[in-house]
Amino acid sequence: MSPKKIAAEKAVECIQTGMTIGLGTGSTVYWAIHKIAQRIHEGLMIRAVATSNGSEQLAQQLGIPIVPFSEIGQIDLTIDGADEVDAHFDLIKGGGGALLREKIIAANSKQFIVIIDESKQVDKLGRFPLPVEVVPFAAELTIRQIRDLGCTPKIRTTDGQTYKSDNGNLIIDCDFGEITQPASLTARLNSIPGVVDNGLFVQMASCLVVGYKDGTVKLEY
Ligand code: ABF
Repeated sequence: MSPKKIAAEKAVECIQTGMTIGLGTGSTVYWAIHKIAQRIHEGLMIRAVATSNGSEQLAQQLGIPIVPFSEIGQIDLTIDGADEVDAHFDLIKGGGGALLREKIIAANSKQFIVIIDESKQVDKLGRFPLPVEVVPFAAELTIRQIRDLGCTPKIRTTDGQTYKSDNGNLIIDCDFGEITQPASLTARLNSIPGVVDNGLFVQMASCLVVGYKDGTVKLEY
């Protein structure tokens, strides 16, 4: 079994009947959604809110009851992936472009479980370019201010076209090099007018589930 699948299925063991579940986005969460669907068919009763249109579609196809954001009070448990995780459980997310909804859902969850394979663990964040979501209006002005914080910003494209998030915004992938002060950087980025949010998730994860190539899985708190 792949390390991503092992981590995802371990995290799904934490779900209990009656919970409202946040569904993350990405290739690791893909396995979690499938496992949740399997457990629903075996009798588990939950409802879920999704962090992306892609996860919502997959969940609906598999028979997971999805409720819209407007009907959600608090979320009991969210399971999501990450692009990098450091020793303090600070994260870079947003490689899949869903960072805004991911952060809103994580911030409103009693428990936020991060599922990764071992390749995502790093000493310092920053090898993975930090995704920053920016409103398209006057994007160049916003990007100039982001650059002034000391990074090389690149507007994300896909198949030669400018990438748009599920919210209709641009994603700017920012190479800051090693990020030594993630809390300070996230505050400075989010204070720039035109920045919607960024992919640094600082002190938000309650638990880390790591899948290893040798087939083992480890929970870290
Ligand atoms: C989402 O999925 C994103 O925040 C992140 O970019 C990605 C994690 O990568 P993977 O596809 O390997 O699970 O959570």
